Amino acid sequence: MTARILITGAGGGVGTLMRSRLAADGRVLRLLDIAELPAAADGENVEIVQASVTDMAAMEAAMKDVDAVIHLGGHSLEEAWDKILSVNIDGTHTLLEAARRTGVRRVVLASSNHAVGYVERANGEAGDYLFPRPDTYYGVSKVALEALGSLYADRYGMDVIAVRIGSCFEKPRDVRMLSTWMSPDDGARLFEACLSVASPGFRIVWGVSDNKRGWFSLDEARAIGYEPQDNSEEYAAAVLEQHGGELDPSSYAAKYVGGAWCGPDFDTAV
Ligand code: 15L
Repeated sequence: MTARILITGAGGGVGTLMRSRLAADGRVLRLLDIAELPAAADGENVEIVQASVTDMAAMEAAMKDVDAVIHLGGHSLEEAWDKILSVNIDGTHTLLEAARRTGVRRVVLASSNHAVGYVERANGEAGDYLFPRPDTYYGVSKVALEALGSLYADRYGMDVIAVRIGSCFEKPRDVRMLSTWMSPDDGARLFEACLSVASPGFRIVWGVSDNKRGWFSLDEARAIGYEPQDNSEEYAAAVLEQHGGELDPSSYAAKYVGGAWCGPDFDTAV
């Protein structure tokens, strides 16, 4: 089992959901965030670091005695280009370079469905290793994150797995998420697989549950040992009732993997 794991962005949505779920006997979670994190609870085996992923010295220090990194840090929504460039793209480079310099050999990167958001649903199931079709600057940053991971795996022999996360929340929040949902428990199962699979090299896997309404291949995730246990269908009746039924076929959510992110509400370029 991986003994000390550095988790960046530990105070964000996914990081918060993983904090208890990745805890294990004999394991220390080093939780890093630019924001203040809740202190260690009684008996909780965590170390708290407040730092920016763009700070090389801080990231090198945070790598001390670390066996693997789960990189969740960065903006999780669309932002202006300068913020995306600095935090998401340069921050991911800093993270990988700090890992390389300090001899940390395994890095799990949080990518997103928005790296391929403009893939059309009419083409059928979204396969593994789809060519980039980012829907936002945020999506571009996830393409860059995958490219940086690939570079560090090929050039330096590191093991880097990029997880194209669908929607990781306690429950699916809208009709699209009945297809894109990754339950927190399945998220933890997938991260554990990423941490323990032998010599993966560079991989890209989809991060979703085994949803009846899923649009995504689970082949590559299963190939690294992920066994999803959850299915959004148990929430379907309530979600459909709350949101007025199935997706409008003319909506962005029905048309593209990235959903509304492909539409004008997410256009920060203008
Ligand atoms: C993401 O990448 C976002 O970080 C998250 O907030 C969700 O909006 C998710 O994608 C999604 O597509 O549902």
